[in-house]
Amino acid sequence: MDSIALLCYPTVGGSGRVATELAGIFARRGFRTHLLSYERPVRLDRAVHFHRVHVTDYPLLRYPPYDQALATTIVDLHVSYGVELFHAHYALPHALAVLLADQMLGGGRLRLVTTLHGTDITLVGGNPAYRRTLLYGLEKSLLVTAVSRSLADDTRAILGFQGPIEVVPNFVDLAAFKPGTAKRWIARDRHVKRRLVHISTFRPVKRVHDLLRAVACLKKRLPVQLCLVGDGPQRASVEELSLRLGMQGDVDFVGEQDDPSPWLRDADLYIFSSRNESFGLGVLEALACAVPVVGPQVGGVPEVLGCPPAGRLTAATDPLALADAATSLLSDAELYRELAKRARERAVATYPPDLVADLYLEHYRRVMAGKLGANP
Ligand code: GMT
Repeated sequence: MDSIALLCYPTVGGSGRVATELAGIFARRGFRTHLLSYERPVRLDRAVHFHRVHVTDYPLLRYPPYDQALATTIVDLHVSYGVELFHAHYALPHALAVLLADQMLGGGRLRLVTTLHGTDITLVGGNPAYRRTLLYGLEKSLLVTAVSRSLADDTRAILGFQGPIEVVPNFVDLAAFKPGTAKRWIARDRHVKRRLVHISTFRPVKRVHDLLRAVACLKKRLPVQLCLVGDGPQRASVEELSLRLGMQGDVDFVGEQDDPSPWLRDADLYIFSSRNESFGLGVLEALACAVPVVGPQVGGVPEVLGCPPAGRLTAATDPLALADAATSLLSDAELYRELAKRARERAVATYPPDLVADLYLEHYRRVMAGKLGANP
C-alpha cells in the first residue's frame, strides 16, 4: 500500500480537521496521499494532493448532485494514479460515492474504510430518508470505525448495524495545543476573572443558549469572561441572548478560527452544553492545553476525559447544574491544579497523532491484505 485517499467535508468542524491532519501525517510519512473535497481545507499539508470535487449549479438542479461528482473524481483518481484505498470521513455521502465509483469501475477495485464521526449517525442516521442508504454504505465498507465506543453503540442502536466497528479515537497535536504560560486565577488575586472558552458550530445540538444561561448564573458567584470561538446558524440569536442577559461585556464572540489553540491555551475552563457529542474534539484540545472541562455527561465525552475525569461532567443537562460544576471547580485551587495536571497527562498518554495514525495504518494494511471481509 503506497497510496491513500481521504474524503471529507472541508469545514472547520471536527471531522474535516481530523481527516486533514491525518492526511498530512500520512504524506509526511511518505505515502502518496490524496484528499477529496469540494473546497481545500484550511491548513492542509502541502505534501497532500488535493482534488477539488466540482459541482455544477445549473438552475434545474435544486440540489446539485455532489455524490455523483465525487464518484467521478474517485474513478478519475483510480484510473490516473491507481489508488485503491479510500477512507471516508463522515459516512454520507462519502462512503456511498466510493461504492458507486467501484461499480463504475466494474466492481472489486476499490477498498472502502468508513469512519463515523457523530451526527452522520445520531442525527442523519435516524432519519428515515437516509437510514437504508447509510446502512448499505456501512455494510459494504470493508472496515467501519467510530471515534468513540459511545458512537459505536449508537450506530448499532439507531441504525441496527450488526457488523464489526473498530473504535479509533481522534487525536490532538500536542505541540500546538499545549499549556499556556499565562498565570491562572489560582496564582493571583481570587477576584481575577476566570476565562471560560467554548468552541462551537452554533448548531442546535450544541445548545449554546443554555451554555450562556449557565455562564450568566456562574457570573453571579464568580468573576468570569466567556470566549465563544466559531460560527454557525445560531450565533446571531446567541448574541441577542447575551444582550438580553446583560452580558455584552462578559462574552467575546471571536468567530471562526483556523487555529483555536491560542484561545484554549489562555483559558481556565472549557465549557460545553451539547445535547450529544460523539467525541468532542474541542474537549480534547482543551485537555491538551491543561484546561479542565465542564459539561453534561453525553456521548463519548466521558471516554475522552478518562477515569478519574479531567473535569466535571453533570448528570443533568440544565444550566444550573453546569454553573454548579463550574463554581466548584473554579473556586477550589487545589482541585483545579489536580484536574489541570490530569488533563494534559490524559491527552499526552492517549491521544498523540502518531499513535492514532499507526492504528489507522494497521487497519488499512489488514484491509489491503484482504484480512477484513465485507460486512455481512
Ligand atoms: O457531527 C457534527 O456535528 C459534525 C462533526 C464534524 O464534522 O465536526 O462533529 C462530530 O465529529 C467530531 C470529530 O470526530 C466530534 O469531535 C464531534 O463530537 C462530533 N459531533 C457530534 O457528535 C455532535
